[in-house]
Amino acid sequence: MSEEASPTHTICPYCGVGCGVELDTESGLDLTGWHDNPVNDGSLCIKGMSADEIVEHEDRLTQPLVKGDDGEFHETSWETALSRVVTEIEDIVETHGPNAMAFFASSQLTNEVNYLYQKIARQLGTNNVDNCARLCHSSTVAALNQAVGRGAMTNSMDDLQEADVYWIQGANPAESHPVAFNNYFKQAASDGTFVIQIDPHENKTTRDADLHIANEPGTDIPLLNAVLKTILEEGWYDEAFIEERTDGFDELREHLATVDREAAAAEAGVDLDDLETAAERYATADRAAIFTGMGMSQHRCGTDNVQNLINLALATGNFGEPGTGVNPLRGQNNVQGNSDVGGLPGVFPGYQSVDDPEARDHLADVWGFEPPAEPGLTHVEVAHSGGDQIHGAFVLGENPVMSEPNNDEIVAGFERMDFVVAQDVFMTETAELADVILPAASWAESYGTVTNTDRRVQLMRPIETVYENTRRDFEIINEIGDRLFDEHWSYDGPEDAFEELREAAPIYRGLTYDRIDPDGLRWPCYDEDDDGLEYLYEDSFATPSGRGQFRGVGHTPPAEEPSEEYPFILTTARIEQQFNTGAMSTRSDLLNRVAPENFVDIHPDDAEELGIEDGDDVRLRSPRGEIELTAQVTDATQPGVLWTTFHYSDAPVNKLTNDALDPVSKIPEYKAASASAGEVAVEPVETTMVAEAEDD
Ligand SMILES: Nc1nc2c(c(=O)[nH]1)N[C@H]1C(S)=C(S)[C@@H](COP(=O)(O)OP(=O)(O)OC[C@H]3O[C@@H](n4cnc5c(=O)[nH]c(N)nc54)[C@H](O)[C@@H]3O)O[C@H]1N2
Ligand SMILES: Nc1nc2c(c(=O)[nH]1)N[C@H]1C(S)=C(S)[C@@H](COP(=O)(O)OP(=O)(O)OC[C@H]3O[C@@H](n4cnc5c(=O)[nH]c(N)nc54)[C@H](O)[C@@H]3O)O[C@H]1N2
Ligand code: SF4
Ligand SMILES: [Mo]
Repeated sequence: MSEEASPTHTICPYCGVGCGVELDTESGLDLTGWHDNPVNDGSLCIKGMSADEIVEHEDRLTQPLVKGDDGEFHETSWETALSRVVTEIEDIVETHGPNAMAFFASSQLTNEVNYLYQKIARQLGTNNVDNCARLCHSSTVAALNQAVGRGAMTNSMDDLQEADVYWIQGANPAESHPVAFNNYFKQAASDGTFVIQIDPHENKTTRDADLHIANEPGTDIPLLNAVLKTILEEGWYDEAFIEERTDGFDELREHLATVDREAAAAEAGVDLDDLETAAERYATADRAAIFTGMGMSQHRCGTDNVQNLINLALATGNFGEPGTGVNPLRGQNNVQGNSDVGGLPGVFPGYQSVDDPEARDHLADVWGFEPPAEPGLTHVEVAHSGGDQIHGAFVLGENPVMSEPNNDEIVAGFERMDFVVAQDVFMTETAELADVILPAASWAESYGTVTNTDRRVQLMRPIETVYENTRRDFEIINEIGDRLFDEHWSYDGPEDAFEELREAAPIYRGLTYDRIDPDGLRWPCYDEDDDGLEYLYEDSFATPSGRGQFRGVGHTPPAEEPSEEYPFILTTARIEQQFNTGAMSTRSDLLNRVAPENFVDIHPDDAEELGIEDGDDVRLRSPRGEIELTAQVTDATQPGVLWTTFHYSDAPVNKLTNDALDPVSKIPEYKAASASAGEVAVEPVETTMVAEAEDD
């Protein structure tokens, strides 16, 4: 492995911005921003700054563990753990067929690990491999793929600074992508870029918004239909662009003829005047860029939501130039890469569809075996099929028991399986259910590449030592592949795997470790003279016809509407100081000091009616479960809407969320469930305990 002397240069393990960090191991582990990294120029957000805290954290898994008949975990050797994993997988495949196994790929891990991992699934004969993109931007990817050809950000952080208008809908970049926001977009905003934000909740992004439109959760389609119709009626669309580069505009126009703008604005709970202002600003700007996030994708109509944003950009000619496009800021540090390398049930590396015979032929050439043609199951479907189709699961660096909706059903699904193996750095809620736990080395100990939100492939270099008896993810997965297969499996290390990935995935073909070190390069990059693309679709789209595809969409309200028993809409999102299920971030003292516990935002009018005061313990209920957490009475949320986060395991909000799925992207509707809120009554038993304590 090519080692660097300390300091070591690598990439932050948290979000998809992909900030460079410098690790000094001269005396203990010291983390600072990597000043020469082109993404962050040395800046880090609070999560990045604290990422060293988890590397030698006392909770780290240190030894392979197997669950005994007593239901407890016992330490074992790597040999015993690995041979058990391999035998169990072989048994399941032999007894029930390869589609009885499910593989959870990890967007916290490198391209090389995930590339080998999805190859294991495919070499066994199943496409049951999926990653957190399913819970995240799968709707965005589906809509972008269909309408413009590639499921990735159309533009990049650098060129987006050139926009005159930002349209930010259902995303909170100031808190979810802080360095991108502070180093790139905030600067543009203070230099005059007009910022439109559409979000039911106020947040840090709102501080830089010139116009904040607070719609009701789940009403983005009628809202955008009113905007589109305004643009058409006022003649603010780009006729030449529509004519030269798109299909389906007449159908969109016909579809919008049925839309009543007043009624659509009322449905969204917003003023039509505001929508008209937003429409005019966006459509008449020279260059306008759209940002889309979880508020759009995590609905059962997530794909339609994003399609309507694409309609907006196509109608106004906002593609193929700096400062334009439709831009999903991606979630985990390598969610873009994991999807690029085939950690998805419907595509092989490089987004080659599993049902495309040419793609299978190509991969048969590279791999030496024909991969399966039938698309695999998606994340939530896997747990729901536990004990039925799915008999075994390999959970690599994910925590589905906390992250997937309607938790109790997910737990039940895993419990129905014959064998579960978890490979993680910490004992997660999912690992608790496993039969075998493989303790992995952490991000700082990893070697390989990761691909950030604007398609930049960067190298992660490891510190020299590996914690206790952990092993690097690459070594573990490579070893399992080696034990499972006699043929088509032999890798000397990450770079060797990357060389094969280049063969498998044409969009990565021009990338080599030498070329990407140290500044990274963006895909698509087809040969070694290609420097990658800053923004996509300059001359044509990547669809089969080369043209952008309009598709008018109608309103699909959330699967669950408020009722007498559950009068609120509950929506769940993120805060700046914690990350996803908290497996890593809630183990940082720094982050816990600033964001110690979960809370629910409730509007003052609702709080008054329910007799809830700021700081009270409240019980949230949905048709699926209940949790207790602290009330934060604030008009950041709107009447009728409860807003909370999913970061804390002691208030697991996914006990409440709805597992209704988008039929195309299969994403769950995390952003709208019906719920009730009430003060937690002081239990008599607590009173007694207090009384006893006082007596002592
Ligand atoms: N600090 C921090 N950063 C992170 C993460 C983290 O956990 N913490 N996670 C990473 C990951 S995996 C991801 S995917 C990204 C996600 O980053 P974002 O897309 O910013 O994700 P969220 O905060 O879940 O949701 C964004 C906004 O959607 C709003 N919203 C809710 N319902 C609706 C609706 O119906 N319509 C509209 N228009 N808006 C709605 C919420 O109020 C919220 O402000 O962040 C990444 N970065
Ligand atoms: N209610 C609600 N639920 C949501 C969302 C929401 O907005 N609302 N958002 C969804 C979204 S966008 C996402 S992306 C998912 C995230 O869902 P998950 O991916 O399941 O959640 P994470 O907490 O990111 O889990 C990452 C795991 O990787 C482990 N890990 C970290 N580094 C390493 C390593 O080097 N090696 C190994 N082997 N493991 C490692 C961590 O310890 C952790 O257990 O959650 C989804 N769930
Ligand atoms: S913005 Fe994202 S990548 Fe950058 S330091 Fe923060 S969490 Fe890490
Ligand atoms: Mo995500």
